[in-house]
Amino acid sequence: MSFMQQTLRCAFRTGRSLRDKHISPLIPGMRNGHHRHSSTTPADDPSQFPGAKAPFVSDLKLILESEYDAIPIYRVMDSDGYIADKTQDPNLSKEVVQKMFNDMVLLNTMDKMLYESQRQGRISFYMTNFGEEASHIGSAAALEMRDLIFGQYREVGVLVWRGFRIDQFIDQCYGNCDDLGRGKQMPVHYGSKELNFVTISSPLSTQMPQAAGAAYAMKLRPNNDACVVCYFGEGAASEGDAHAAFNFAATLECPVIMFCRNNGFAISTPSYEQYKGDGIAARAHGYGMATIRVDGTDVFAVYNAMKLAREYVLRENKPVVFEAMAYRVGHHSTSDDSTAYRSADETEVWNSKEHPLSKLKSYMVRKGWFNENDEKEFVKEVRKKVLKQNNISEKKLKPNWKEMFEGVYYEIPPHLMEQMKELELHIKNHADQYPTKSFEA
Ligand SMILES: Cc1ncc(C[n+]2csc(CCOP(=O)(O)OP(=O)(O)O)c2C)c(N)n1
Ligand SMILES: [Mg+2]
Repeated sequence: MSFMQQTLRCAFRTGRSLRDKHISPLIPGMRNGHHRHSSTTPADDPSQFPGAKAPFVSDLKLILESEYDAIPIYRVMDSDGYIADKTQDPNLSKEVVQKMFNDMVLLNTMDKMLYESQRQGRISFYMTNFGEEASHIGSAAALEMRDLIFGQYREVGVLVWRGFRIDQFIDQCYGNCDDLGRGKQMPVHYGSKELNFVTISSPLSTQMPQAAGAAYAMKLRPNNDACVVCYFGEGAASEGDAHAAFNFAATLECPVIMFCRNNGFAISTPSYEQYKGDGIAARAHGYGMATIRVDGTDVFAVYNAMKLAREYVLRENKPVVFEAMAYRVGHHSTSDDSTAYRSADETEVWNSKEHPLSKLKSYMVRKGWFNENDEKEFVKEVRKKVLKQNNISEKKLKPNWKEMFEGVYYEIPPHLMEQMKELELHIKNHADQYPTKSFEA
């Protein structure tokens, strides 16, 4: 029996019309039960292919990548902090704008000092956030504390906004006994249960499928009113896990904002070598997701777009791919020297005229909300706090080294127990070679 015969039989057996069963397009020349035009095409309605919905055409041609229009970049402020379209001004209060500015300054100042601490050999590693401050603060300000954050590593401003303290940042960088991660991770791998910020993983894109899964779980909760935000770099978007995450988020319709920080580089690989096509926002189309692309150096653009994205993911229970365009002003990390692969002139533009802080400062000056002395005092105060905390955190004991065997399994398995005993004996026999006094007993 042919497929057509089977379908007709089935339709009639259930006593429903062909139209009810949505099989009318199978009849040549008919669409939704109406006669359209005569045709010898066996199937001229696209809706019958389960894999795609598109019209039929008879002109044979490749669709070239250059034929797609670039996704526009939404911005509110120009480089001078001027808002041309007043309807786009979020009209935030002086207090909120001041907090945005101060948090960016704090992040910037702390970064400069901790970067130096690594150069002095006091901490083992560091990564700065220069140039991306507005992406962090603008997005964090548009969220609710109950929203769950998955970060990559260069989103420290989100934690600053949420209230992670200077002592918590610095204790983590020293991996001491007050580090919430108990010294088990490299510096800058922060995490805070209290602030709904999932601990950073070093392997790129680990957080992306996890974020899609967490959002799926959230959507299943009755009366869910929280979303997930997953930050990642445009380089991490080349990982297989990123694609798996996009597909899960789209097909399972998860309330997640996939926030790409497109800062132009994945260590020394510029974005034009990292991918072809119109950045990361364009991938949303391929996976069937909504998208928005913003100027990531404009704190108000990020704020407005994030508010819109959050509203959409919660109302529709669907994901959004959010692409914040910016420039990584600092080196990738303390293990990198970016002067080897880009010019100082190029970097300087993003560190001055196009820097998120200079734009927000210009806006505040226009509003009469900026005071040069207050800013100087604030920077001085932050420097003092960081300096003092550096000395305190450095002197604190490290957690007992045995803790490195704990925390993965509920009970330490026999093979790890054996390794722990072996190490214990080794340290005992070579006590003069190990700084055992720096560790908790
Ligand atoms: C699976 C994996 N591959 C490679 C690395 C090494 N690595 C660390 S950061 C990085 C570049 C990531 O670039 P991007 O995602 O654009 O973030 P950005 O550093 O620009 O903020 C690479 C390749 C890694 N950590 N994990
Ligand atoms: Mg990058």
